[in-house]
Amino acid sequence: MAGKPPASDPVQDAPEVGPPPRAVAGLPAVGHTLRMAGRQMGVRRTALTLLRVNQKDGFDCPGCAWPEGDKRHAAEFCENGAKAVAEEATLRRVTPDFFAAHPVAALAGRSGYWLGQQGRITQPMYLPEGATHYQPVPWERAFDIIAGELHALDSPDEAVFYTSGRTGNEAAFLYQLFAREFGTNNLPDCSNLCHESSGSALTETLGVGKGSVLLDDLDRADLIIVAGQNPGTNHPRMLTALERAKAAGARIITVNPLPEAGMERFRNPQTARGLTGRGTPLTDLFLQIRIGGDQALFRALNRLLLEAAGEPATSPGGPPPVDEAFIREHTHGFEEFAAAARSADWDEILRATGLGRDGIDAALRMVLGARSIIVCWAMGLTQHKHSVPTIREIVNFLLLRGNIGRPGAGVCPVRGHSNVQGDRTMGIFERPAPAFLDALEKEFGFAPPRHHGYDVVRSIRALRDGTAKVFFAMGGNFVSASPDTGVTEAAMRRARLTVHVSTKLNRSHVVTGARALILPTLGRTERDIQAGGEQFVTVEDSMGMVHASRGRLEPASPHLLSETAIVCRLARRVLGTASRVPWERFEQDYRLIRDRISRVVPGFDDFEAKVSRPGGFTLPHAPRDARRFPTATGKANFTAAPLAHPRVPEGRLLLQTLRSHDQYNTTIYGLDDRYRGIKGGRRVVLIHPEDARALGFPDGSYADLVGEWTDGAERRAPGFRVVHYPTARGCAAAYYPETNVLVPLDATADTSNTPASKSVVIRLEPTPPAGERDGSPATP
Ligand SMILES: Nc1nc2c(c(=O)[nH]1)N[C@H]1C(S)=C(S)[C@@H](COP(=O)(O)OP(=O)(O)OC[C@H]3O[C@@H](n4cnc5c(=O)[nH]c(N)nc54)[C@H](O)[C@@H]3O)O[C@H]1N2
Ligand SMILES: Nc1nc2c(c(=O)[nH]1)N[C@H]1C(S)=C(S)[C@@H](COP(=O)(O)OP(=O)(O)OC[C@H]3O[C@@H](n4cnc5c(=O)[nH]c(N)nc54)[C@H](O)[C@@H]3O)O[C@H]1N2
Ligand SMILES: [Mo]
Repeated sequence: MAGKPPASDPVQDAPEVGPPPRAVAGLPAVGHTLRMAGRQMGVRRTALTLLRVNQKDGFDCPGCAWPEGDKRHAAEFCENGAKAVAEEATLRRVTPDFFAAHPVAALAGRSGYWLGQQGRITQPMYLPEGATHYQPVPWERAFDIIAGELHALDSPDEAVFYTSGRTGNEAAFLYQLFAREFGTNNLPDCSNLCHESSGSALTETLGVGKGSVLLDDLDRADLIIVAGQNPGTNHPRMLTALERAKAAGARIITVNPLPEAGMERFRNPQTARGLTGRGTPLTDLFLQIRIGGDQALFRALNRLLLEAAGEPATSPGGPPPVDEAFIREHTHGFEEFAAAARSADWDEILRATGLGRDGIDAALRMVLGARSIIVCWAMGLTQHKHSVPTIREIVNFLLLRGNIGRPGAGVCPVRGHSNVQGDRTMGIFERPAPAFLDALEKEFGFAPPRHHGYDVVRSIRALRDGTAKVFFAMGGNFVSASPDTGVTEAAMRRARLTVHVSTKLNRSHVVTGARALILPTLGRTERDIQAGGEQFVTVEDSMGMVHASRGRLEPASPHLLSETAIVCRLARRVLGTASRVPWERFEQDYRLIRDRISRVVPGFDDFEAKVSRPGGFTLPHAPRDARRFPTATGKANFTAAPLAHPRVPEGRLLLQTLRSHDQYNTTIYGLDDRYRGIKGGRRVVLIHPEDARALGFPDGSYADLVGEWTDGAERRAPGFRVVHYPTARGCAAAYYPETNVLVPLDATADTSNTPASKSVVIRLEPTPPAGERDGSPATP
C-alpha cells in the first residue's frame, strides 16, 4: 500500500543537525530509496518500475542527463533517479474533488513540498477570471480558451512558450514548430537558468555548445577536474564512472567551496563490496575555493603552464607543459590570451580563490603529469556574473595542452534535466541559428520569424511590463525556478492567461494570470498509445547520445494526453487550415515526426533506424570527432577576458543557492539533506563557524537573509536556522527555491543572461524561530 500525503505543512526551520556521513551511497541509500518509493507507490509497483529504469527496452530515467553506458546493471538506477521515478509513478491523485476542496488562495499558502506530495493531476482544470477554485474542463474547451487568448493578441510576440527539460525530442520539435508557425521565437527554457553560460562559452570558443566527452573518455583520462558540481546528490551515476576512472588510473581534483561528501568516499551500490565496504576515495586533491573564484584558479594554472613551457625541465618524461603543435594548427588568439595570462596578478588570484599557493602548485603538478584531462562542471560555474569568461578560461586551459579532440580529454558540462540538451537540439531556443530556420522553412513551407525572442529573464520583464500577455509552459515550475520570486510572481499575475502542461501540482499553478489552465500529461514511465499504436519518444543525454524511451506503466488517469498530442491539438486549433503541417498525423504516429527531424536537424539522418537500435546513437561533434571547429574563425578560439570575481562588502556574505539531497529542483521529495548531516528541515543557512561567530550568530541561532543589490529594493528570506559548516570563508549556502526571493532579476551572467543564483550578496539579521514569530512561517 502507498502512504497518504502529508495533511499539514511540516515546520521546516528546526532540523536536526549532525556530522555529514564519511562515505555516500551503499546500503543506507538503497534502504532509503525503497522506503521513499514504497510510500509513493507501494512495494510491488516499486520493484516492477525500478527494474525498468534506463534499461534498453525501458524508459529513460527522468532524474538527470548523465548517460547510461553500454554495460547496464539489472538495476541501473541511483537513489535520486529512483525518487524521481517514484514521484511520477506515485499512486496518489489530485482529482477535481481536490480542487473543489481547496481554494487557489489557500493552495498559494502551502509549501512547494506539500503541493508536490499530493500526487498526479488527473484531469484538465480551468480557473476562470475571478473564480476562487479550479474546475474540470474538457480538453477541447481548454484548447478553445488558449486559441481565443492567442488570437486576441496584437502580436505573436505577446505570447511566451516556456519549456522545462523533460520534454522528449518529438514533442519539443513540434512545440518550437508550433510557436514559430504562430509567429514568435519566444521560446525560453530551463537552460536559460542552467547551462546557458556553458553553451555561450563553448559555442564561441569551440563552435559547438555541448560537451566533447563521451563516457569512455572518463576511463581513459589521466586527470578529471570536477568543479562546481555535487554529483553525489545530483548525478549519482557519475560516481560509478569516476570510481571506474580511478580504477583505470585517473586522478581527481575537486574544486568546491563545500566539501561535498559524495566526492570524498563512494560505496557503489551496484557491487557487493560497495554495499558494505568502506568505499573508494574519489578526490585526490580538494581545492576549497571561494564562490566565484574559478576563473582566477584556471587563469593561475594557465599562467603557470606558460611559465613552465619556458623551462623544459619541469615535466621530465611527461608531456610538454604546452602543446605547441596543436596551438599552431588548430587555434586562434593565442598571443592575446597568453599576454593576459602572463600578467595575471597573484594577489588578486589568491584573494579571488581564497586558496594558498601550495594548493595551486599541487594542482599544477597533477596537471603537468597528465596527458589527457577532462574538466566537468555544473551550476557552481554557470550561475555567476562572470560565468561565461570562467568557462572560456577552462577552454583556454584545455586548449593549451591540446585536450580537445583527443581520447580521455575534453569539456564536460554535466547537464541537469534528462532531455534539456535534446530540447535545445530540437530548436527550443529564443535565438535560433539562421541555418536552422532555413531548414524549417524549406521543410514546412512557412516563413519562421527571424528576430530573437525572450529568454527566461526577458520573459519575466515582458510579463511585468505588460508586453507579454499569454504564458504557456511545457512542464517545469517557472514561478519557483525563476529568480526574484516577488517580481516573478507579480509578473505572472499580470498575464491574461497562464497555461501549464504538468504531471504534478506546483506553485506555478496557484500563482496565475487572470485565467489559468492546468493540462495534465503522461510521464516518462507511462505507456503512450495513439491511433497509430504504441509510441516511444527519444531523448539526448549530456554526452550527445540519443536513444528511445518507452513507458510501460498504465497512465495515472485515462484523461491524460501525451505532450506530443497536446501540441498537435493546440496547433490545429490555433493555426487552423492555414497550417500545412500534418498535425493530426503527427499525433497518430511519432515516426512521422522523427522523419521530419531527420530532414531538419543536422546529425539525425536515418533517425528512425538508428534510434531503433538498442542503446541508440551518438550525435556528431566536430571538435571531438575531427578537431574541426565551426567557429567564426574556423579555429578553436583562445580568449582573453579581464579577471573578475564577486566583491563582498565588510560584514556581508556571498550566498550560493543550491540543492539538498531530497529534492529535484523545485520538487521536494523530503526534508533531509543526508549527505550534509541535516535532517527534517530546509530553512537552513550554512556558514563557516568563524564568519558566523564574527557576525554574532551561534550555531542554532536564527536569521533573516537579506539581499543587498544595487537597486536598493528589500529582498528578504525570513527565518533560517544558522548551521556552522566548513564552507569556504566569506561564503554561505542555502537551498533553492526558498532563497530565489533573494536573487535579483537583473543580476545575471554577462552574455548568457543566466541569473547569478550562486553569488548573492546578503547580510544576516537576527530573528526568532518561526514558532516564536508573529504570523505563519513563510514556507513557499
Ligand atoms: N537529485 C537531483 N538531481 C538533480 C537535480 C536535483 O535538483 N536533484 N537537478 C538537476 C539539474 S536541472 C541540474 S542543472 C543539476 C545540478 O547539479 P549541481 O550543479 O551539482 O547542483 P547544485 O546543488 O546547484 O550544486 C552546485 C555545486 O557547486 C558548488 N559551487 C557553488 N558555487 C561555486 C563556485 O563559485 N565555484 C565552485 N567551484 N563551486 C561552486 C556548490 O557547493 C555545489 O557543490 O542536477 C540535476 N540533477
Ligand atoms: N536559486 C536558484 N534557482 C534555480 C537554480 C539554482 O541552482 N538556484 N537552478 C536552475 C536550474 S539548473 C533549472 S534546470 C531550473 C529548473 O526549472 P524547471 O525545469 O522549470 O523546474 P522543475 O522543478 O524541474 O519542474 C518541476 C515540475 O515539472 C513538472 N513535470 C515533471 N515531469 C514532467 C513531465 O514529464 N512533463 C511535464 N509536462 N511536466 C513535468 C511537474 O509538474 C513538476 O512540478 O531551476 C533553476 N532555478
Ligand atoms: Mo538545470
